[in-house]
Amino acid sequence: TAVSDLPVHRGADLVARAAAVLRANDTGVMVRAAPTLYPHQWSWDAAFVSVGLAHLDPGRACAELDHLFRGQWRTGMLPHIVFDPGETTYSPGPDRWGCAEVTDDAPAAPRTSGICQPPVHALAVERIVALAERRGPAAVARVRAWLPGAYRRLLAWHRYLVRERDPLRTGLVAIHHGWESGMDNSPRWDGPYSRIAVLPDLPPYRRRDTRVVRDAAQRPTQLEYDRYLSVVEELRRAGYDDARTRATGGFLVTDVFASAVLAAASEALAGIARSLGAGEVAELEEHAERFRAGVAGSEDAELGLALDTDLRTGAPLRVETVAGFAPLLCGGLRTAAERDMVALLRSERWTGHPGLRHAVLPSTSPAAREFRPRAYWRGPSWPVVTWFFVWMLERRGRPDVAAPLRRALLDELAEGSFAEYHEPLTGEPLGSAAQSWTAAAALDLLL
Ligand code: 2M8
Repeated sequence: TAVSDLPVHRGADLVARAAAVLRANDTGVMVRAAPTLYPHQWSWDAAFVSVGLAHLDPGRACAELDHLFRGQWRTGMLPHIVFDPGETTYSPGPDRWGCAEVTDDAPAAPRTSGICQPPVHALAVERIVALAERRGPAAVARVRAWLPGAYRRLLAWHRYLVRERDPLRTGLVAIHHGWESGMDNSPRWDGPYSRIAVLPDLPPYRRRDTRVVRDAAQRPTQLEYDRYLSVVEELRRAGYDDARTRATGGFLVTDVFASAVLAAASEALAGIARSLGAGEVAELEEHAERFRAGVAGSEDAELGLALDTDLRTGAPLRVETVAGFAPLLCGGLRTAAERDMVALLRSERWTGHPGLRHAVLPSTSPAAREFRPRAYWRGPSWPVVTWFFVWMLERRGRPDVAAPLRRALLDELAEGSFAEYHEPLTGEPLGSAAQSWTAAAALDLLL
């Protein structure tokens, strides 16, 4: 089917369809990230999904985050997956991670993975509170009763990141696996992964993604996957001990996108702390300041984008990906620098590229050598990413930058399958259909 032949859904029709996707993916205790491809609860997916749910039922939104919080580690880490015990086909599954088997920091139940994802959760909670206020007193009462408990969980989570992922106080979050970035095979990580040797004794495994998505060209390659699993194995053998991984782990990079998320989320959490009369407001504001400065300081003058750094070599990772716009998420650039970054975003290297079907943010610049329009995080446009930029830009008082992205994203979503990602030159929906966070994005943009 050519994309131009697909039906176009707008307004109430799209809202009803998006709500139906979340309902269908809801197991009763959590919303699967996607019905077949990702049958568990993923951390940043759950945060985004909770915002979508808040439009439909604030209590259900709180419950979604509570389910994730049940997987929280003693260290404060929110794991990137909380597994549904009834689902055994996703790989790597809980046995492969073996977390509780190697460290007392992991809960024995529910079973979880041993790494984390970008800390968007406090931003989701800030939004859930605002949406409840829009709905009326009953919703406000429900969310207020829940908020103090959620706040303690989020505080422990943020303190974990500050303590274990930036012990030198650089204002940049370090990640220990490419999956922690949420942008698995982004060309950001090609350099660091090229130095990861596939373990000779890597136990065999069976991927799910290439069985569900038949077009292998859309997914990470076999070598990439072997490396992902080798890093998992290394982390497990290190007992998921962050200090050990910092000292000897093969994959150690700063993630400028996660750092910007932490800056914005710290600001949101400071606001929540203030509303609760909690004592940590100054601490959280200092985190926001530190990470905002770290992100702004990562800007590369030549590319005009913020860059990650390979902490094993000290080299900046010079690729033009959407993560480079991280300063627009959290602020921190001087006025002229922010103006230049917005101009770059609108330029032919990005949303102004003449070949784009919709002027949304592709995961990699279509003008970059590394751009691959169908290959997962190497080029396709991810609705959740453009939505997140729209949300953060509006939150920062930049509706002028957000508005065209918002319109273009609604055009992209009107095709109605709630795809995981799109081919940016044709608009063709790719990956999983009925992806939960895409449905959440549609609800939040339309309601
Ligand atoms: C993708 O990641 C998982 C690994 O965690 C996978 O490839 O199986 C990424 O897009 C990630 O950002 C996302 O959270 C997850 C579920 O949507 O899928």
